[in-house]
Amino acid sequence: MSKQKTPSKSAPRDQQTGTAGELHQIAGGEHGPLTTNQGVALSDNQNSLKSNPRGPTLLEDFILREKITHFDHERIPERIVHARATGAHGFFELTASLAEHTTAKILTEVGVRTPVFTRLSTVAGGAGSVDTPRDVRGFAVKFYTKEGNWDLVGNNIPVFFIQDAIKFPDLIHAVKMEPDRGFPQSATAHDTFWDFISLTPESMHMVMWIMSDRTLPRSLAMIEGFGVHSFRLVGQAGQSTFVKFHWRPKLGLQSTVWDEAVKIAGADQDFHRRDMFDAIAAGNFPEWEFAVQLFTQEQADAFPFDHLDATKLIPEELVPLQVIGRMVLDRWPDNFFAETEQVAYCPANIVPGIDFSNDPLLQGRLFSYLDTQLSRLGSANFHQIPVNAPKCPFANHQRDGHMQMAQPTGRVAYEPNSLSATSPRETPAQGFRSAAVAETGERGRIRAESFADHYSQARLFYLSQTTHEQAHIAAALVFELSKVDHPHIREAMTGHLRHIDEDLAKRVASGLGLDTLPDAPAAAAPVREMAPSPALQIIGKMKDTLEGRKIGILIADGSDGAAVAAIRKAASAAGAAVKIVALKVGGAKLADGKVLAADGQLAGTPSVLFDAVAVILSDEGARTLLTEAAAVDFVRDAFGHLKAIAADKGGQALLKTANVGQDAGIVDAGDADAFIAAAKTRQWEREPSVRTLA
Ligand code: HDE
Repeated sequence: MSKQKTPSKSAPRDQQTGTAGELHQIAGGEHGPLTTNQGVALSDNQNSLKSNPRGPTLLEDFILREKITHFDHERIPERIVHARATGAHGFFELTASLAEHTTAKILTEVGVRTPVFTRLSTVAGGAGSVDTPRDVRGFAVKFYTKEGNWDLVGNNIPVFFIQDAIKFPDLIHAVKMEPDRGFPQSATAHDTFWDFISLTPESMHMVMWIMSDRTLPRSLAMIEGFGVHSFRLVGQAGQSTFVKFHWRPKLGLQSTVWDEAVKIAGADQDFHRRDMFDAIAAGNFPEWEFAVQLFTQEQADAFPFDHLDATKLIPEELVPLQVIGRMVLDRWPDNFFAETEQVAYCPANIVPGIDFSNDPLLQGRLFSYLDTQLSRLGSANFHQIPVNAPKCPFANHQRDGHMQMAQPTGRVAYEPNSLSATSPRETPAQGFRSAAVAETGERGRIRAESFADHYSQARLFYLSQTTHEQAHIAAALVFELSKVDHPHIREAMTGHLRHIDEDLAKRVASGLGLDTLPDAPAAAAPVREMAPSPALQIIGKMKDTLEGRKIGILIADGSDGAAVAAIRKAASAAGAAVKIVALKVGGAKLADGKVLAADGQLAGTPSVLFDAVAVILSDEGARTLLTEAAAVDFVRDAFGHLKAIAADKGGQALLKTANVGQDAGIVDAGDADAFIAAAKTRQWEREPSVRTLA
């Protein structure tokens, strides 16, 4: 019997060959030989070694065993939180110096570009979970500075659920899949989460944020980022200033609506990852402003809250933001695992001129991240992985361990020593120094009195929102609590809301069908009135642009090519990416007989993937689509998700079938300018006509 062999059509161009501890990629050109990890060339990568053509496989097949063994070990433990993420390389550029406050070069050398690797994540779901659950987004930036790596490991929300690190495992166990049943994946809408929250009044401020549309971002390039905790900047004379770090997206803030986020999860599980991949590939690099809030100990002492409490923010109206730089993400990783998966952030990674505050949540984090990397990456040498290694020289006497990649020379591995003139030494002048801070008080497991106010900032957040955003918060609470089986948990949560806003509590109680408003629990501190802070809104921070947005044009046979071209031109000029959607990916034959290829087949390209849609149909095309559920859903969902719709006569016929009403967001396809203007926003006034919010 002749040997069955399937020739490999494209032998890998980029396999690795090992030489003395270094890995080399064969770049382009002629294909190199496919080898084992020992460098032995393979003659056959299609068939394992058998005793006869139909006989058992031989144990001696070292090629098969090596390949399968390596494959069996391809996965490493995923992150216990923030497992699902998108990462990209880029740079940070300082635009204003903080030399008055810090010695850190990254914050004093204006115009210098520092490489960064940024990882944007969801929190609760596993690595394979969808991109668009209602969830906080992690915002982790590794700055490869000249003075060592600085990791700013933040979130897209400026406050957190808990005040003390010792509560973190409980919080995460409560939000994760319930342990007996293994669901729900990546969702807060279940009993254990709300049980824990209802018994943890300090989480109420964060609850307002997570029930807002901040947890349903339209794009990762449209989220804010926050360092959350107060840090210190340390100046030349050793003086220190408190600082909060902020990232502000160049494209403005934008979120989806809940029903849209749910449908996106079905249409494209990788919605955010793909969006950033496409943006970087197209040269539309995601960009953020970097800003700081600086304040002194004296100012902090006068705040009506404790800045060391991570459930509190400092309103911009109290301490304005100073923009000091920008970050641009301009390079997709070469390899997802090597970079996005293996990158290891740690809030303890700081550089001279920056220091920690006593925030008890931050203090716990300083321990946790290194510990988790040891278990996740399996070796104390994970800092040698390229994405983790500093880009400045680093040298010490740490040695050996699993997966040691370095080959240090010489007999000296200690300090001080008299045997080596070149081994690294401590450098008192430029080395890292902690801020000299006096500590007083009694030791104990004590929560500071100044951490007792759990409701004032929750109220501040809620009252700072527009009426549309308030309605979304109320509706989200009703949705989530309706998924909770235990009535006492629903009631306990509604009781807390009474401290935040009586009207909110009433709306939620009504949405849950509660007969009476539950009693509010005792509050540990009185609720203070604070001046509303419009900076906490999303709607107020949407930018008047279509950059980073997508427009979908639905066509069918007989569509007017000129109308399609006019909309495409206007949308592209406004910065949007334009996609043609048709029944078949091959496209449709336009009125002039030309075939216009589609970017997406209608069944797989629903309108949830776009920010606004145009429907350009001939009478015949409209007739065809009237009986296509995907076409009817296309316009009905666009309408329900408050998007602008441009339609010509045929398009209007489809709108009618879909029972789509007429309003300011439904424009004539011939008026491209009106369409672009409407596409730049959501049609908030339409919402009461499409859904009952709480
Ligand atoms: Fe984390 N967190 N966290 N966290 N966190 C992790 O570290 C932890 C907290 C945040 O893209 C883990 O490498 C504790 C606040 C981000 O790789 C782990 C506490 C904030 C990421 C861990 C917190 C964050 C993590 C899991 C309470 C916003 C993803 C894997 C004291 C300021 C980073 C890992 C990335 C990841 C512990 C609270 C942000 C287990 C103990 C507050 C963005 O070490």
